[in-house]
Formats: sequence, C-alpha cells, structure tokens
Amino acid sequence: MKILVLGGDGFCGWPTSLHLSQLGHEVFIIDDFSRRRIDVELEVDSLTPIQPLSVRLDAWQRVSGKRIGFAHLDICADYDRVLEVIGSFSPDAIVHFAEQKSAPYSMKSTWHKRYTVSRNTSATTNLLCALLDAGVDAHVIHLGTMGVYGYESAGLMLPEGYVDAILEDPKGRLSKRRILYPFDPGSVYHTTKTLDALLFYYFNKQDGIRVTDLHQGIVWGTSTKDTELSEDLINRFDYDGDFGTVLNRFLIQAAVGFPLTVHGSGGQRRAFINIRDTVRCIELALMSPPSSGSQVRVLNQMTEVHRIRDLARLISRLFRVEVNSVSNPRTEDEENALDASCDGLVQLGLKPTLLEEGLLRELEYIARKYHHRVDSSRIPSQSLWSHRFK
Ligand code: USQ
Repeated sequence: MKILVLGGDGFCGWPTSLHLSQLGHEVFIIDDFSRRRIDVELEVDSLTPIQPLSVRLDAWQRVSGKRIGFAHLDICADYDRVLEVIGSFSPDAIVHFAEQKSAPYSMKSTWHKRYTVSRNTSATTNLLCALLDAGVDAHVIHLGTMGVYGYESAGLMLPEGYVDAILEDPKGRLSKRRILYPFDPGSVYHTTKTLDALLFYYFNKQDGIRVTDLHQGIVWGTSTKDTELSEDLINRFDYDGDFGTVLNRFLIQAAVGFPLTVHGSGGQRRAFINIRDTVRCIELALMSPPSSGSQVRVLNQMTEVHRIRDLARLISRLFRVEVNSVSNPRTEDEENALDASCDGLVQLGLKPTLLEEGLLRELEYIARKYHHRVDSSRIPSQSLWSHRFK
C-alpha cells in the first residue's frame, strides 16, 4: 500500500511511519516541523535526544534497508504543494496527525487558541479539498480524541462515535436516527477535533471521502520495536506541563523523585493507550478500510480506563515516590464515571499492552536512562483554563 503520513516527524507519527514501512508499505512523510518549533517557543526539549528527520530517515534505511520519502511542507500554507504530492504519490491511504495536539498549549493565551483552531481546521480542510482536486480516492485515517465526548458523570458506556436517537415530530410521531454522539469538548484543542468530525461528516456525505476517525485516549510510553532498533530512531518523550501526557509525566517525576502532580482530587477517569498499541491500531484500521459509500467510521482507540489518583498510587507503590495533590489548573470535573467501548479495534485483532509490564519497561529504558536531561522547572503545569465572564 502507498501511505502518506501527515505529521510523520511527531510523537505518534514517527513510530507509525516506521511500523508501516517495516510492514512493507511505501511510506511518504509530510511535516513542517512545527512541533519542534514549539519546543523552541516553550524552551523545553524532549527528554529523549531526538535526531533531525534526515538523520532519522538515513538511520532507518541503514537498519531496515527501507526508504521513507519526505517533503518539508506546511499543509495549512502550501496547498498547491500538498496537492502536487498527493497527485504524484497517489496514496491508497493518508494518516493525518498534522495538528496541534496539546490541550494545555491550546489554553495558554488567546493567541494559542487562535493558532490551534486555525491550524487544525485548515490542515483537515486542505487535506479533504486536495483529495477532491487531485481526484484521489484515498482512505483518510485521522487521529481524533476521546475528549470529543466529554467526561461527564452520566455513568454511560461511551459508544464508538454514534448513538441511536429517537426523535419526535410535532405530531408525536417517532423516528429513529443514527447521530454523532453529542460533543462536549473540554478545551480549545478538543474543540478542534469536534470541528474535524463535522468536516469529515460533511465531506463523506457530500463527496464520498472514506474516513476512519480514531478517537484516541491518552497515549503513554515512547518506544516501539522499530524505534528501539537504533539510538538515532528514538521517539520524542514530553514531560513538560504543556505537552507531557499524565502517565509519562508521572514516570519521569518518579525517575527524578519529583512528587507526583495529581490535579485536585485526582478522581478524573480517563482512557489510555500505549504507543505500541497506537501504531498497531493504525495498521488494523488501514487493513480494513471502510467500503465506498459508507459513513465515517469511528473507533475508540483506547485500551484501559483509569482514575488519575489510582495511577499515581500505582506508580508511587512501584517506584517509591510521593504523591502530591496540586491545585487543578483546568476547568474539569474532578470526579467522573467514564466508561467506554473499544470493541471495534479488539474485533480487528488488537491485543492491549498491559500497564504494569509497559510501565516497568519505560521506566527502565527511558525515564532512568535520560533522567539527567530533565529540567524540573518545566514540570509544573502553568496553562490555566480561567478566562470566564462571570
Ligand atoms: N493531570 C494530572 N496531573 C498532571 C497532568 C495531567 O492530574 O500532571 C490530569 C489532567 O488534569 C486531566 C488528565 O490528567 O484530568 C489527563 O491529562 P493529560 O494532559 O494527560 O491529557 P489531555 O490534556 O486530556 O490530552 C491528551 C493529549 C491529547 C489527546 C488526549 C486524549 O494532549 O492529544 O487527544 O490526551 S483524551 O484526553 O482521552 O481525549
């Protein structure tokens, strides 16, 4: 299969590109290095020493004998060049990671809100329009988020994207409709993923573009079998207050003896997935594309649901580090009853990575190995969710 990976230099995009190339697919990356530029803006660095993309690609060719193509371009600003690449490469599938992916970053200021909305929505719109202009019927696989559903305490089992609703007309007649589960985003970043879902809904209905929207949980871990083949292939690991996801942050906090930063009571239940399962899920979605004419397929890409304070307790017990309850910088329920279905990917063959086994590996090979690179002043979360008219 010919696969275009948008955002293939990033945290999920890089290991996915390697995995797909290892499987024998022809992979071509588009990236504008905006994630690396944000490191410069925030004055932080990946815990792991990531190499420039050209070094990564050469290393991959050396260890695997396989070549991954690359074009340095911004899909929001360089529409004509995106069109050219899509037209000449003519991919069977496009994996779309090319969005600003941090909720705290999206809440730092109104500039960051505008940046996140304009970047994410124009990346998705340009991709969909380029497929139409190029006349390429590629399967689009998008990385969405479990956060589109919200984290209310309804005690429901969250479905995969859709819900069957019974609607009543003024004469009391009932009709059944399959509708997108009501959105309830908790940050500007999560809002952009709900906007993406509407764009997919429309371009699928109107133009027949085939889409799989993977509503991914919080990713933890950093290495995959492929990134471990050479130090030059190492994946990024964010631990800072903006881009570090909670479990990776707790791991590095444990490695340097920084008391675990539980926001508030830590009663937030969230969905999680290991990076090794992320790349496998994308493979599974690619191998079973939706048939032409079918609705946008939504799959919940997560394997476990945990409460933040339970994760903190687990890490505290395993690695003997204190747990600290810090004032919550976010506007969110500190207790919720999230439960979600991920049957779709399990039915396609996913075998989840177990939390305890994966945690030990990450601590040993990543957190302990590179803990000397940690800048502890970057650990606290400083983005506040607090612009509210009373
Ligand atoms: N939290 C802590 N302590 C910390 C960091 C976070 O208690 O030091 C709490 C947060 O308050 C929140 C939860 O942990 O309740 C998750 O926070 P997070 O930073 O790990 O994840 P979040 O900002 O929700 O978003 C991340 C990624 C995003 C992805 C999303 C999946 O940035 O790309 O889409 O996870 S999900 O939340 O399931 O939608």
